[in-house]
Amino acid sequence: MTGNKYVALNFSNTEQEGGGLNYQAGKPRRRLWRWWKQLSRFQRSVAYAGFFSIILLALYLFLPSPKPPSSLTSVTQAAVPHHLDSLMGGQKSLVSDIGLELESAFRPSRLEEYIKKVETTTSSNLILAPASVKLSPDGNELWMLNKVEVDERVDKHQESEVRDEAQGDIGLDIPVSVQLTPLSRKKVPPKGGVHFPGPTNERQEAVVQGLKHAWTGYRRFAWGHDHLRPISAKPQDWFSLGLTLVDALDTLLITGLQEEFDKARAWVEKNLIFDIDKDVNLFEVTIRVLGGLLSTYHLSGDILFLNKAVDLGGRLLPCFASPSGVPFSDVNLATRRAHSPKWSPDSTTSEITTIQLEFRELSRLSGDPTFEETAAKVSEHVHQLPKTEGLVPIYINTNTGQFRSYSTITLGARGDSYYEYLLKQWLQTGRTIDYLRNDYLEGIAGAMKLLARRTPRSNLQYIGELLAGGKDFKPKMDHLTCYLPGTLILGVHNGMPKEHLKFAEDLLYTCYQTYAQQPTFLAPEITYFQLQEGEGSDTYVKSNDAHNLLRPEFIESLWYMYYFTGNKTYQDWGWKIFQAFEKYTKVGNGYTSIGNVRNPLNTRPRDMMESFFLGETLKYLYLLFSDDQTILNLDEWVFNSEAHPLPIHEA
Ligand code: DMJ
Repeated sequence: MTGNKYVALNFSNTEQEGGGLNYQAGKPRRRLWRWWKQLSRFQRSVAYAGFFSIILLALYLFLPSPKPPSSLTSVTQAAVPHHLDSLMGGQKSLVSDIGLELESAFRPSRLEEYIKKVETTTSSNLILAPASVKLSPDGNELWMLNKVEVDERVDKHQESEVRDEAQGDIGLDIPVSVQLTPLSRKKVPPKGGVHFPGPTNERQEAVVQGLKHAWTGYRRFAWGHDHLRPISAKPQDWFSLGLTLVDALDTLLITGLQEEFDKARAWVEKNLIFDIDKDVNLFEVTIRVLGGLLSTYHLSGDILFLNKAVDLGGRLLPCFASPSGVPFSDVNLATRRAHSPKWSPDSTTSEITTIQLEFRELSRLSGDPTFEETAAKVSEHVHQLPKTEGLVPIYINTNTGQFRSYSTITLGARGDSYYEYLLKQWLQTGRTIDYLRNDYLEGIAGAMKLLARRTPRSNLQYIGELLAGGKDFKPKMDHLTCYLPGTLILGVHNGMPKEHLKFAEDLLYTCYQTYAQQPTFLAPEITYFQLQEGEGSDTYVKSNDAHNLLRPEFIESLWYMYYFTGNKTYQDWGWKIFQAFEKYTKVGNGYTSIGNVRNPLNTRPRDMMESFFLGETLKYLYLLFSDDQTILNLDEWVFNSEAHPLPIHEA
């Protein structure tokens, strides 16, 4: 209490005297000093605190504010990670170049600002326009619309012609002359796209009926959403990018569902907008959406899909601006802020190595090398990291660029498609990049040596996992691993060792058993194998792993095996599985994941139809039952990890 009085008295004194603020009252400094000396220590502290607060407030208010939260933009202002120096092939001021590209070339929110700038410009200024690609009038070349020259001297006739051209691509109603840069690339889709005959036999017809059934439910109850919940007849969203619709575009073309495709195309044109304030996963969006758009562009010849892909690609690029160049897992498509998952600075190895096919194709099509070079750097980086006999741990640190050495080694979840894309990138580039082939060979040799085992009784070949950085073996195989037989035979067809074929056949048989041994004839998500001979079966399923998500991997492998061997047994296996899908997963408005493959009387439907069911599973089934395998020739096309075919480039 005493203290309080003391404080009050002193402050009132100050006020009566006019305090140090009364500069008119003569000798102000001495008075100020006396007044200051009269203050208690506490009062002086308060005064200090107030003073510093005012300074801080002033700094906050008057210093220039930082740029918007684009991760790449902030990289341009902060220290430049050295790996980015080479992203642009050694061009000057590299990171700021990327920043500029992203800011001006790919960012629709800048468009208005850009238009204003153009409208007020009177002289002939070159301004970088949003990247946009169009076909040349003869349809034989791609042109990139990348510069807009404001020139008021353009004569009226020429002006309106040019304006029409420009509006088609970027929607500017201003006097511009447009410079179209022809791209030096060859793979332009045939005019009108690739022709597909539609189903030619009963099994294919049945798959098309299944696709129509799934599509109708999606169209009625989840149109434009990521997924359909087929039982509750409700939509489900993950990234809000119309995943099912985009994933299914090329399946609709391949199966000859033109009407359905046309409606989907109209949705893409109007509603597939990437300027959404939402975090998305780089890998998932790359394989499903970017891959889907690029493949649909090739199969349809419709430039709309390429332009959407260019827009999306630019928005995904900030992921690569991590300290090590190992991409962050997530990015906000509107703000372009990229980051790791909230719980860890690590990215997933298979994710960061399963984006290169798509980014490369985007560069080849758009004429902008940034995509290919940026993604290829990641593969090159992973190539020079130490591995366990060619095998990689499933986590990698985005700061250091090093593997999390104690993480699991597996060809299942989070490891799988690292091996797949080594081979497929090598094929895509005309078998020219040796390190990809060598890493693939090493990885498969490592898997055969350290991960492949046989069960004691029935001699089933399977691939297990290494835990704790390689110390412990776990006899567990994800359904995801069943992609491997398909990749192996694709490799053998392209000159990989013959022993890979035997390994592929044996594994394929085991995968088939994971289906055949269940009373539903559907495989669980994960199967375990006995290490020692004991009672009961060589395989077992834990109740948490007994679900089936309508995944494609085994059907995918069946198709590759049938494609290269012509052995109709593979078609028959696929037909049995298709019938099981019909029996246990088909519901009124589509197909549903189920929670339990072990009990046909209680499959525990999960009310979810994943986009890959239309993008992959039904597509691979349709191709598997095809009489004419050359409709998509595997010497000309390489399928991405989400079953979207992309062209193989010449060496
Ligand atoms: C798909 O999205 C892709 O095939 C991916 O590579 C792995 N998993 C799913 C389907 O199971």
